[in-house]
Amino acid sequence: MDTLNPNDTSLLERLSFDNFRNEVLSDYRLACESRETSLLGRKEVLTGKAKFGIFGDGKEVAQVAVAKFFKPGDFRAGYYRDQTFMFAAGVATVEQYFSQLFSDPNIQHDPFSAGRQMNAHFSTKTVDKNGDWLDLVNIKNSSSDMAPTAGQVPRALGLALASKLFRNSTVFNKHTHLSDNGNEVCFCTIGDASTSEGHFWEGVNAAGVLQIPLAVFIWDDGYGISVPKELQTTKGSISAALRGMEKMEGTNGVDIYNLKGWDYAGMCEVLDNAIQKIRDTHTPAIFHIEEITQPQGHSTSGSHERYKSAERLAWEKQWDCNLQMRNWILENSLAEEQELLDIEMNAKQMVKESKQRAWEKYLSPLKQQVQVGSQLMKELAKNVTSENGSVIIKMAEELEASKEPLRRDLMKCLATCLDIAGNNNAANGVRNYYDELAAKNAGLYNTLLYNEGPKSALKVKEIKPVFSDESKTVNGYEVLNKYFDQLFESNDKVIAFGEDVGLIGDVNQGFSGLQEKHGKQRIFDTGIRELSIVGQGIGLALRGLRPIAEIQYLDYILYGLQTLSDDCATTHYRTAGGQSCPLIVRTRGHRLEGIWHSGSPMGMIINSLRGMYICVPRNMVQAAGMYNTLLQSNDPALMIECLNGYRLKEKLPTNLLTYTVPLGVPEIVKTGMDITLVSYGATLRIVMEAAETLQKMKISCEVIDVQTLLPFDVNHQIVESLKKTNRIIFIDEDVPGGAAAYMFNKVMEEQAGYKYLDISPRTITAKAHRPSYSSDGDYFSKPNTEDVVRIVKEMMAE
Ligand SMILES: Cc1ncc(C[n+]2csc(CCOP(=O)(O)OP(=O)(O)O)c2C)c(N)n1
Repeated sequence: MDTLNPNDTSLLERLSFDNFRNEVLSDYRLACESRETSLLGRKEVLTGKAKFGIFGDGKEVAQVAVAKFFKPGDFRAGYYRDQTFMFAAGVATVEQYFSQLFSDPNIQHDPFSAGRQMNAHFSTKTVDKNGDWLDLVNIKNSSSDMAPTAGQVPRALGLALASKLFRNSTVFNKHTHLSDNGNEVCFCTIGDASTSEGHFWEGVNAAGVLQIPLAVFIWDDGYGISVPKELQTTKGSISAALRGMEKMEGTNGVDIYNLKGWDYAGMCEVLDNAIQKIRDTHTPAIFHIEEITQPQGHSTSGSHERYKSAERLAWEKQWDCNLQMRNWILENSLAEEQELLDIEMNAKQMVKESKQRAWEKYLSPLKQQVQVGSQLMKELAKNVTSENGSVIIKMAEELEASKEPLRRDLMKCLATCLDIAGNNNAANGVRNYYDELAAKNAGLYNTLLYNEGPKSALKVKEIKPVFSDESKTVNGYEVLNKYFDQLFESNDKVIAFGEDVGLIGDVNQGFSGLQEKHGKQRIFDTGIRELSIVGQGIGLALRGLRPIAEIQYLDYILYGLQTLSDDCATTHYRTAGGQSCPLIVRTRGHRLEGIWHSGSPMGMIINSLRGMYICVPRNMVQAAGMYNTLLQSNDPALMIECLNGYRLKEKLPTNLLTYTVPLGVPEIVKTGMDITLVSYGATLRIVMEAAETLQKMKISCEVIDVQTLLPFDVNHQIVESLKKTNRIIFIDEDVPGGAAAYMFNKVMEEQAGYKYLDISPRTITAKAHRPSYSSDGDYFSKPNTEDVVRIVKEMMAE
């Protein structure tokens, strides 16, 4: 064996050459394994073992090169082409990849999504089972992928911004398990065609302004499915189109690099310095990786021969990155032909074995269930008529013969047997097994939309606000201002940002004076970019901070709704609890005037944001209590403060930081006997006015504030009121069929409220059109006091 003598330079040279050669061959092996994974994955789909497949072939060499520079603590915000990167970074195995392809719901097998996402949608765990953040600085982290193109970019912004804040804030940098002095880079990947999305442009512009450690890799294979980049991008080149954002001497902006996806050595050389620069200086960079191919086409949904010319297909064959790397290895005498053939053969074998293990792990619990189920069915067959018995036996045998049974096949058979058997006690075995499997399958597929452990917002105990004789009466906005001041003093993870939030302390002064007091790292302004304000919040939340991202007015939430709905609201579910995204989106709404400033699209919001909680406090004392509740949990939420409540007088509680408002618990704000009026937010004041008018007419209304729309009346209090009054109206300022219909459905169906009705229940809503401008426009567009009075009187007369 050689011993290392520092004076023996030839030995040193040889050792370093050996290291280099080994690293190159190891990278080539990874590229081959990934290619084999794509080839075999496609076959598995085409032979029916998996439903759909999308693969990373053609991007292997670029991704092994990039993965070299991905360090513990770094975050990835990528998309479905990144299998090679994930294998090379050591955060995914080929076997796990196949488990996800087979949609194995066992989280031990598919740790990225427990079968909830289609293949190549990766993630790593950021929280433990108690909802506490893991030691992220020692993990190579991946946020959870999603299919909407460019959807990862807004989140990437927040993941990168966190590093800057951890580095520059003496409050945040104490959290050493979340960041090592902000040295973490966010690696964002995107396809060339997806850069056509507004998300990309908004994100890159914001990164250029913010100067954050964001590395964006654009895999340019020339097409977005069939549409070529000439139809996607100005000048047919994303790097050319971005030049105006390039950082120059003395300006902010982004660095831009052009690399070739087959040029292993060239990429490694450039990336080494470039990533270090991002880490050190927090200058964002775009890596336009060109000349990438797609050997198997876009996905298993169609063939690329339909839209690529013969010349292009021939070019792709010649410039296949694995082939080019192979040629380069041989040209530089880094290996003999035979060594490469061995690597290629071993890769094929390794992938085949990994796939087989994944398949067996996926199939064996299903086979076991089928075996138990079919035995029970055969037992049952003995105790029914011979005609029915033979139907059941036939079903059991078909089930047993199926090579690839699904859970639903078994459930269907068991349910059919129960239908055939009717009340026959002999069916108890089948019935019990059906119930057992139904519960098990619900556990696999219907859990973890929200936190279910100690960090569930629903587990936060109520603590009432305390008022003393000395409690001052102040404006609503002052309640929040004092609350936020104490919050930022006491909670070293909270951070707030949005349009006009920093210098002037938000348009309604909730944060007035607080930037000066708590610092620009914690309370700050952003550009007008709601989508990426939300994305920024998502990324910061994933990194363990507690962001309050402000959307100036409720109407503008539509700009951020896609990322809230697709990303934030699904994070916990799509990672099967592996990640939490405790973002609070703060906004204000209801009852402004005009088409653009008084929307209350609550139905749209609650239906698109399942997975978030939706708080609609009627005043700022309630709002502060809800903030306290949310900050003790890991669930994301939208807080809609009443725009016309900031100047209403409220008593200031003495326990501002400790009282909590439980979510999903309505409050009876006026008791009554004749009719139940259910509402929330600003409309509640109209309802109260109407109730007072009606009181004078001897009609006694019970007014209920639901307080939160998601969750909704978890203890079914509203039906208790209905049992007493037997009449009910749901009132809100959304369109007909919107949130009022949602409340109606909850009480009538879920709470079985229909049983207690004396007369038909009603909803009072805004008109279907957008509210017209000014006070008259508002009066005739939205529910008003007189409408409520009139309808209640009509109902009392029925
Ligand atoms: C918002 C959205 N629109 C459309 C699609 C359908 N779609 C999936 S992939 C794709 C093309 C993406 O091309 P590119 O960004 O170049 O990435 P590639 O797949 O080539 O790696 C399209 C249109 C989608 N997933 N999301």
